[in-house]
Amino acid sequence: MKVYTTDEQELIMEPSVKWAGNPNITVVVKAYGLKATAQVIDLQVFALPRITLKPLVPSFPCFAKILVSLMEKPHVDFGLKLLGADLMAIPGLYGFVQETIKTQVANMYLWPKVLEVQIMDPAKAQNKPVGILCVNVVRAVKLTKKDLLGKSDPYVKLKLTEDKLPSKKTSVKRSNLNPEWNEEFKLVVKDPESQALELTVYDWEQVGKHDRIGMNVIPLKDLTPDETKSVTLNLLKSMDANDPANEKFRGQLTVDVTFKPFKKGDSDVETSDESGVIEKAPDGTPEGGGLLVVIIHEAQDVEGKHHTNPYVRILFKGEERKTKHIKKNRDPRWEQEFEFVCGEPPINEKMQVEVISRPSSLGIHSKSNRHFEFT
Ligand SMILES: [Ca+2]
Repeated sequence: MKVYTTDEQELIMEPSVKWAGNPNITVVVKAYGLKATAQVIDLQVFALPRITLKPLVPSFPCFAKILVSLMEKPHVDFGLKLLGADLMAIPGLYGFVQETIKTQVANMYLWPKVLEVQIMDPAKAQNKPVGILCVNVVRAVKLTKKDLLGKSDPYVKLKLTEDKLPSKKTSVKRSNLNPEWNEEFKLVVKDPESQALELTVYDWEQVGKHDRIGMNVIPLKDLTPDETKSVTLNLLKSMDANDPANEKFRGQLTVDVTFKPFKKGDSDVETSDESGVIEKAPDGTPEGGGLLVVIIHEAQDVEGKHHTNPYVRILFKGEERKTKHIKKNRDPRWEQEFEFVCGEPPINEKMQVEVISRPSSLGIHSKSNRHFEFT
C-alpha cells in the first residue's frame, strides 16, 4: 500500500484491493409471474482505490471527509447462475455485462472524479469561527423598578450560547427605566445554526448582588447574513416557556443585529507563532476586516534564573490577553488560541508579545519582548 503525506492536512492511502471468492449472494427474481433464484458465483474484484482523509482536524475522528477515487478502471468479474444454469454462457452476455460494469464504475469514480463522504462539518470539527455578529444595543423601555430608593441602574450583558468567553457588557445607566445605550459589540460566531445571542438586563448595585431585570435570546439562524435586523424583545424572567413569571411585563429591549459570515478562506487567516513568520492574507480576503487568530505554541530555552513560571502576554490595539502560567519550566508549551476582532485589516498595526516570568515569591520580573508588524 502506498501512503502519501502532504502538507495539505490530509492523508492519502492507495491500497491495492484484490478479492476473489465465492460469495453467497442469491437474489430472487420475479417476472411475468415467474419466480427464480439467481446466484452470483466466482466474484473477482481488482481495484486500486485512492482513499484520502481530509482535512485532518484536532477532534475525533481526526478527519472531516473521506474521498475515494479509483486510480484505474477496476476489474470486476463474476458468474451468474439462474435455476442452476450459468447465465454467462449465453453468447455475448458476458462481455456486455463486463464492459457495462467497468464503464459505469469508472464513470463514477475514476480519478480525478471522487466519491466524497462528509463525516463532519470541517468548520464545526475544528471549531473555527465562521463569522462575526455585530450587535448594537440601542435602548430599553419601561424597565421594572428594582431599587427601593430610586428606579433601576440598568446595563446589558451579551453573550453567545455555547461560548466560553466572558460576557460583554454595556455601560450602566444610573437611575433610568428608559435607557439609551447605542453601544456596539462584536461577537465571534462559530455555529450560526445552533448558537443564539443571549441578552440579559441587570440592575447595577453599588454593593451586593446585581438583580436580573429580564432576558431574551435571538437565535442566529433567524438572521439573514449581512442584513441588519432591528429586534425588539420582551424581557422575560427565564427562557422556560412554561414559567408563569414570564407573563409579567418587565420592559422591552431593542437591538440591531447583523451576522457577517467570513467569505470562504477568511477563517484560514492566521498570524504567526513565536517563530515570527507572518503569513500574508490570502487573495480574496475582504477589505472589511475579520478575525485575527493568534496561537501561542511554545517557547524554548527561556533565559534568566527567575524564569520559573512563564506566561505570555499579548497586546494588540489596546486589548490584552494572557496565557496560563506554566510552572517551573524553561521550555513552556501553551498551545493557546486568542482571537481579536478587527473592523478592518490590521495593516501597520503592531502586536506586542511578551514572555514574562513571575516568581512565586516577590522578586524581579524578567521579560523578553517581541513585536510583530502587519503588512
Ligand atoms: Ca440599582
